[in-house]
Amino acid sequence: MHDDKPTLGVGMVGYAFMGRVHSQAWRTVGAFFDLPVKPTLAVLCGRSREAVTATAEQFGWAAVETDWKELINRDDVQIVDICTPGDSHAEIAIAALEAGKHVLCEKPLANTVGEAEAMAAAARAAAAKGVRSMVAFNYRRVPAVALARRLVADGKIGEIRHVRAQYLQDWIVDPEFPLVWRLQKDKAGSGALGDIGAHIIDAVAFITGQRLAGVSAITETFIKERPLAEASSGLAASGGRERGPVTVDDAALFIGRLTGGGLASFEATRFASGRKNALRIEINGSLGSLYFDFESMNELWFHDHTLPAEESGFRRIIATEPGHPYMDAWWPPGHGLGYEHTFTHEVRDFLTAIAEGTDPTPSFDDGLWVQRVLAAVEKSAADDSRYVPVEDR
Ligand code: SOE
Repeated sequence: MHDDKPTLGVGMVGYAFMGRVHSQAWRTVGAFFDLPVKPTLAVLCGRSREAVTATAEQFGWAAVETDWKELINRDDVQIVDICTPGDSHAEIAIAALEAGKHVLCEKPLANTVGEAEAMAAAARAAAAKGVRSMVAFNYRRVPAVALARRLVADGKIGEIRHVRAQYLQDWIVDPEFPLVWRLQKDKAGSGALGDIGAHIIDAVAFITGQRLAGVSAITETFIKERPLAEASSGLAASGGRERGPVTVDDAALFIGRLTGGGLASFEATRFASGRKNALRIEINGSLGSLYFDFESMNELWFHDHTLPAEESGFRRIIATEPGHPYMDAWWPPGHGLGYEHTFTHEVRDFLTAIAEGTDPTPSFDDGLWVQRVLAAVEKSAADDSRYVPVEDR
């Protein structure tokens, strides 16, 4: 251990599911990766003092605050990590950047394009002063996903013709599942579209190096009313007798053209019964194909179409070799990783960029672009799936 490393105090806003998984990442990153800086779990912030104190004690946060403005003002906080619902991202992130704090912000970047534009502008202004920002699309940091990007960049599958991306969950199939914040437009911005569709939009751009040029979409809200939520923990919740309207999409389907000329389809739903966290991406290129499913996150399937037909076919790469992205820090080959490690890798990359004085990715501008795609999907769906070009400024 190098105890002489400079320390960076982390102040995190939000302590629920994402807050807990980020806490675990900040706690463990320094034990596995030899970083130029040392993060300290300085302050955890949430509105309920009792609840935030309990989570702070569980994960080892040194102090708590109940007002994020106080957290930003503290001298022991150099990094602000935003794990709140989307309706507060813009206000917290802009204030933190203006106060000279590095910012990591959960996805989607914001609830609207306008908010995301303001955040990206604040991030650009801060970057000019050496203040860094990143949006937390954690699936970029799955070793198999980062390997897929590497294989595409190395030309292993040639020119991309098709992308088939799905993000399938089933945690709200029950019509009696309560109206949690993820089902309310004013808090979440959109439904399956922004919550999980945003991940596949970003992951496809990351793996292929290409963006969506335009989309044609349909969305649906299958269950229009649900019991009001009384208590929630992670994605589980209990409801009361009163009911309220679901104001977001339950599922979003869209097709689009990639900037490189390929065709892509996307499906984001929380109604795929039996599918828990199936983020799946298949890419077909002129020389071969790749396939990934987060439910088997340590595997990447590769078909090399240049081999004789008699010998070719999809083969399974177990992405746990020391030469695979991030894997030299972990366990021997075959001793796989899980969901939490993607966040450890995320904060590893963020801290490295801060220490090296480089801009980490995905940037707030990348998050803004995803926001523009979400807006184009909603516009298209509202207009009977009319093709809507994605603004790319
Ligand atoms: C709920 O759908 C959720 O927790 C998302 O909010 C996360 O971003 C995703 O990674 C897992 O599912």
